[in-house]
Amino acid sequence: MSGAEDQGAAAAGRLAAAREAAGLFELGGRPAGLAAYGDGHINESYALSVEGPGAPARRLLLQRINQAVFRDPEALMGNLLRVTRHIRAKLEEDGHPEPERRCLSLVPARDGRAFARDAEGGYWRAYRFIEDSRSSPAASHPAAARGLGAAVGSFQAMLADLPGPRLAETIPRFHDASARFAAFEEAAAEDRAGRAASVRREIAFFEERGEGLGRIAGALASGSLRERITHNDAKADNLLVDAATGEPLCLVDLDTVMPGAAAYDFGDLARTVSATSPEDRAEGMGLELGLFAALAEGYASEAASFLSGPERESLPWGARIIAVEQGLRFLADHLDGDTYYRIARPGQNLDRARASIELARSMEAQWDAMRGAVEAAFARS
Ligand code: ADP
Ligand code: GN1
Ligand code: MG
Repeated sequence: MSGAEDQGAAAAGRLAAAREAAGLFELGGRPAGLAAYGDGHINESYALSVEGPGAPARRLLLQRINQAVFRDPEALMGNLLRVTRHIRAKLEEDGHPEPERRCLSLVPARDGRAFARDAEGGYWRAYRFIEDSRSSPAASHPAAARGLGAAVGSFQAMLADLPGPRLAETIPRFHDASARFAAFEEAAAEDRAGRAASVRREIAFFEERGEGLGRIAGALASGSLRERITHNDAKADNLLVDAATGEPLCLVDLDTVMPGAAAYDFGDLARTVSATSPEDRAEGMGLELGLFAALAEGYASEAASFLSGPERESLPWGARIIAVEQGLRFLADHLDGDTYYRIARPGQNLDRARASIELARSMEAQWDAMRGAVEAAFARS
């Protein structure tokens, strides 16, 4: 079989497994159309439509959890249930319109659990599909950036009083950028896919930036920065907006919601919302300062009420560190032979790393202005 045929057969196998998994959920009707959905790099996502009886067709987002990445899916689902119930209750208390479009909600499995397991031990879950929505692209004007910043600030605010024990860490040391740097160095030294010689310049870029990467994780560990419940993957793609109006609806992809630093989410937002190119395109990539300032303003409008002084100061560092951290993760995966992030074409992880390099450079060049913009945003709110 050719490579393309192999890939086609693998995709068909995955779709067949998804069809079988659909039957494990309380669908309230007959499963009809099923198709791969979205641009996530980690899980397998499918749009599943369900028909009747006597009801209009509706859709679910069926997902297989990536177990190579998430080693304890049941702890993860425990987090997810607590978080979504808490947010939903808040939205209803505050009288938000359409609360069902502003928070993920799970469709139970037939045995009543929040997830189902297939015959191979795979973990599946099903969400109500948030219709008439799309993933947010990078912002094209300041008003859009302001709205996305406010959506993430409000997400953190809603979770600030989550009762109960500390959330499980679904991926330990997820944003410990020093640990990420060490893993990157190991990947460069091991050179498992024989690619290191062809990316010397990219490796050198990140090697020059190892120092100082531990600034936020270190401050969290020492207690000088307050631990919060954060999303930890607050990139534009995980923010749904209304397809017609562009109004922010909700953050999805809650697998990494766990204890973290506020600056992690601000950083992931900055690297995607205020960037001038898509994540995998180095050409034209940079930080658009006007969008960044608007993002900071929107975020501050929600977060000023609970963020401490040191947390505010950490925000531009979050942007800068996360841009480098993402870049070295992408490059490490390229060096490992593309085993972690899903790629749509050969070389995509390298392109993602190269784009991160341009973005990090642009942030370094505009550093004083970035800090000024964050300060001004908090001074105004
Ligand atoms: P991954 O972990 O692979 O990134 P996500 O949970 O982010 O997977 O889902 C992939 C994409 O599917 C998201 O980026 C978003 O565009 C879309 N999506 C996720 N959940 C829903 C939902 N309940 N309704 C509509 N779209 C969704
Ligand atoms: C992954 O799953 P997705 O595509 O939303 C990754 C993030 C990275 C992001 C880069 C669990 O997010 O950490 O920032 O790709 N998620 C995990 O786009 O590693
Ligand atoms: Mg995602």
